[in-house]
Amino acid sequence: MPRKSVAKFAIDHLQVLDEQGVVDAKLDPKLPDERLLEMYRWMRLARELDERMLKLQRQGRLGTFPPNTGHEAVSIPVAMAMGPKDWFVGAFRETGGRLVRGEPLTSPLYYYNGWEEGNILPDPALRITPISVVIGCQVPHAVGLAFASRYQGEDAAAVCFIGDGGTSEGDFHEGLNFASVWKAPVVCIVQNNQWAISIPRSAQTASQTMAQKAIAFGIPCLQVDGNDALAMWVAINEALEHARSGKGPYLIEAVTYRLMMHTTADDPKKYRGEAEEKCAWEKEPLIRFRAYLAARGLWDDAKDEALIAEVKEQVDQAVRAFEAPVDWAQDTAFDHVYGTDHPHLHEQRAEFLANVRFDGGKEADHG
Ligand SMILES: Cc1ncc(C[n+]2csc(CCOP(=O)(O)OP(=O)(O)O)c2C)c(N)n1
Ligand SMILES: [Mg+2]
Repeated sequence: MPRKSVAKFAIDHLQVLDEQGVVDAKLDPKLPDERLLEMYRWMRLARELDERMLKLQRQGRLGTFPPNTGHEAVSIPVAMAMGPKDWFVGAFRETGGRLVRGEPLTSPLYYYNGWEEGNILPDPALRITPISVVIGCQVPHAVGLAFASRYQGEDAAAVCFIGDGGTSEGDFHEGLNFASVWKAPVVCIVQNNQWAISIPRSAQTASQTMAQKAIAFGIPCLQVDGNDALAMWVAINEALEHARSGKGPYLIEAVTYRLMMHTTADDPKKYRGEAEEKCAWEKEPLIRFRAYLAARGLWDDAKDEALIAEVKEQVDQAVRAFEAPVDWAQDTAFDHVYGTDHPHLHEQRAEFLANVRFDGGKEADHG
């Protein structure tokens, strides 16, 4: 019997704005001017917050954190396209999307200073899951939320984020498999930023693309220029429409670059070349979006300066609020481990409290 081909697959790549900000007129989603300006504003705010957090960390005023610079065009358009009933299931490089979704600017500051209060939402109706550094868990969490949401008759989807390194975790594969057979309304966004701590993509997966991993589960996928906010807008709208219409999950690979260190605890110069970083900075998302706005007659240097001053002031205010004295309990984290009480938790809480330093019942050193 001759061999025959039983299946053929292809991976599409979508880019709407090129590196210079020139738009492909046929693919332009033609967003209204106000929406474009709003998108740029979120990206500037997220960048400003990230840069300030790095300064605070270097000054010993904030704990270790994973910088998000360069990832703005992924989660911001996604969060802007999501509806109020949709679930935002993030990891730790989606600060921009979290802000769009309604998380206060103080939340990442509190959280990365070790205060669990930074992970408590002002309103559970925002439907954002807490920052989770557990690599891969976002996929099964989103599948469960999406399935439950559909079971309860809601017209909603769950959108989760995972990194390129995360696609080598079992949770990613198990989650996608269930999502597909259950036709759960899930959109999985793989932020392919080329690095998993100090491991380059080529050393942690032999797959040519991250998108093709979805094909194994019968899930449609698209590779997108993740530095192109307009391409992300087009892709997420297609994906949400697919998921909500009962067709099951969709996977987007957002190709981007981790411009900064993995976390403030490492130095990328030890494991990657500066030429690579320089090339990535030329492709970063804000430069091209700004050029696109300028070409449309919506933006100029004076407007940019005014916006930067405005977001700086917003971040200043958040930092002032964050550094104001608070009277929080040190063992808050124990309140949120399980929905119901658990004897081990009592023991662990007591042990923790016996070990922390007290100063008249208050934390002696917030640093
Ligand atoms: C289950 C699990 N294993 C290992 C780690 C340690 N760890 C933290 S971040 C990271 C790399 C993640 O790389 P990637 O998924 O590409 O995300 P990125 O940091 O690039 O955004 C690892 C291995 C973890 N947090 N969770
Ligand atoms: Mg990565």
